[in-house]
Amino acid sequence: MRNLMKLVASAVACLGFTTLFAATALAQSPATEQASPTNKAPIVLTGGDERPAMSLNGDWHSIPDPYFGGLYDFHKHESKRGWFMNAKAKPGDPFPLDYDFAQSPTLHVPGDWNTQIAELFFYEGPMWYQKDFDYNLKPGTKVFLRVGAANYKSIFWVNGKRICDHTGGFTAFACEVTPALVPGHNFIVAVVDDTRHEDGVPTTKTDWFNYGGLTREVGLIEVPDAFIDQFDLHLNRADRSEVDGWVHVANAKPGEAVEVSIAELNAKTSATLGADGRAAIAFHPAGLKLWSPESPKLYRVRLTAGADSLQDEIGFRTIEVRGTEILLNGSPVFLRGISIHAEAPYRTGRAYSYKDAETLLGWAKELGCNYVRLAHYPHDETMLHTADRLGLMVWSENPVYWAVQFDNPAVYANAQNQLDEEINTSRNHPSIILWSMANETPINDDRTKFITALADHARSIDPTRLITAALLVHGTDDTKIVDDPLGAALDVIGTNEYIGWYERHPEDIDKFTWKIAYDKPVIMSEFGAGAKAGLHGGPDDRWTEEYQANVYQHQMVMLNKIPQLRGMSPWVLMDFRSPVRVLPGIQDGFNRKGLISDQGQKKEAFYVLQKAYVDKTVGKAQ
Ligand code: GCB
Repeated sequence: MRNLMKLVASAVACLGFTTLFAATALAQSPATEQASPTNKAPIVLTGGDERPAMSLNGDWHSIPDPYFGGLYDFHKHESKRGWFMNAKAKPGDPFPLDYDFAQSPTLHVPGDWNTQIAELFFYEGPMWYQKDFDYNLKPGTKVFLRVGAANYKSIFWVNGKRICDHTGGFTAFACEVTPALVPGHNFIVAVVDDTRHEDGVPTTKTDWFNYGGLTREVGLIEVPDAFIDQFDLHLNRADRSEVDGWVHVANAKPGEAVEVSIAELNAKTSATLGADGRAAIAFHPAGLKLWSPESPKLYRVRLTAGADSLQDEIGFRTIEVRGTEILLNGSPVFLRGISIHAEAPYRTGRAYSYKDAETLLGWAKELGCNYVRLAHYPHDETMLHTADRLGLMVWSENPVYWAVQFDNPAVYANAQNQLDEEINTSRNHPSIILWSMANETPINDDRTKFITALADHARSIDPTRLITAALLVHGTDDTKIVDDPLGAALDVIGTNEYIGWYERHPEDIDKFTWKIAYDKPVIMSEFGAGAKAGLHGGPDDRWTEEYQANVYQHQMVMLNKIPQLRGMSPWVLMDFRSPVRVLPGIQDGFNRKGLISDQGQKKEAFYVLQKAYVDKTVGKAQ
């Protein structure tokens, strides 16, 4: 099982920094300070959301703690009487003196705190959460707390025992709680701190709202002592009748059997575990139908290892690059897409539910998309399951956004850990075809080394998908040049440009030609313009729907002149909150480049793009 120190070591190996420096940097991070003996690094459960769980969703008592008084005492040491120690004090107990969870307001989990309580709208900092639950541990079992996401740093205690620390706001993790459980009544306390950090991933500056909280589902998962923690099942690129992959069983002995079956196809295979706890899978289920946007076929696959068994819904397809083509199941495909933030439609806030996912991805389907860029961080499992079902190919992104500290080994370790969690959690979703390493990073040697190391790592743990990143482009008055050295490390080049919005006028867009230094497929991963829904005027009047539609019309003329263009994901499906967008009466705290407003009103540009996608007049008609 990979632990945090191993991650640091491999990061160090990639970058050539000294082990001492990296280990020291990580040890100093507040999230790992003074860990108690029960506190282990979290693990990643592949498809963990598919396992039956005792839900801990619902109301949690909560206390905002901007001075972090609940964890650190007046000399800034971790307090022995911290707020995690005693959620149910009896009269006469020495603590708590300063807090009482039972009398404190509640926050709903999953959900960000900013949009639940008006006073918390701009709150950034530590927030305490507490919940009671009953549990009776069965012999021969282990129990894991599965957290869908906690933005950004989090620490969890069960019955006062610290069980794990985690860094990263958009990925799922699981912490073993078995040694901390008591029969009957138990309580869990968490502190989630969404303070932005210069050495964070992402860093302090983003063009999206830093929603804090236990933003995704939380539950307890019970497994036998030896259990399937990670697995990968995919179609073999060279033989599209063969399902390949592996199953890893934690705490199992080499030689033990693993079984994989697809009841619908009456197909079954078994394999034995090697010394590394992995069994290699390869079988030919007769009659296998492939997953594609036109026919998003999913199968219920059952995995069994000793006393453990789980089911997952998996589709089988291949994705690869040949020259400048992207091939899905061996045939060239053009990615007609749209970029999407995990912003909840209508109510705003962080999206987390199937209802949110169905609305957002339903709009993408209505637009005529076969593809979505889920920006700028891994989205939740409801989005991925919905994309699997609707037949939408997905670009999934690590939050290496703009200028993180590329020369800092601890930042690399953090970025790689988030990438690891993203890939290992979601690796069986057929919808995901692209792992994006980063967005719009500045060109310099440290950056190129950092992201190349991430790309190598992603390929080493998942060689079945394509690696991309959204690059910045440069150029002259009528030429755009793509020659970022990072392109060498990518399978597919993503490029962002805002001609007609941040530079020049809409009429200038189609005068541009593109010089691309790589003989690889290109996706125009962003372009767009701001418009306030309902604001009308001429095609050159900024912020009007007409201006935005005009930019889209001209962009499509230009895009059709790029021979190696294989996809596009304009910015962005829906208006989303961003604290840097403050223009009164127009932005009011929202980035207005959505084709749809946050209240669901479609703007004129929506219909421009829809027509181009439906009539296949933009890109190759594949
Ligand atoms: C970009 C960023 C995206 C921003 C967008 C904008 O290039 O990748 O995160 O929101 O531009 O609206 O400026």
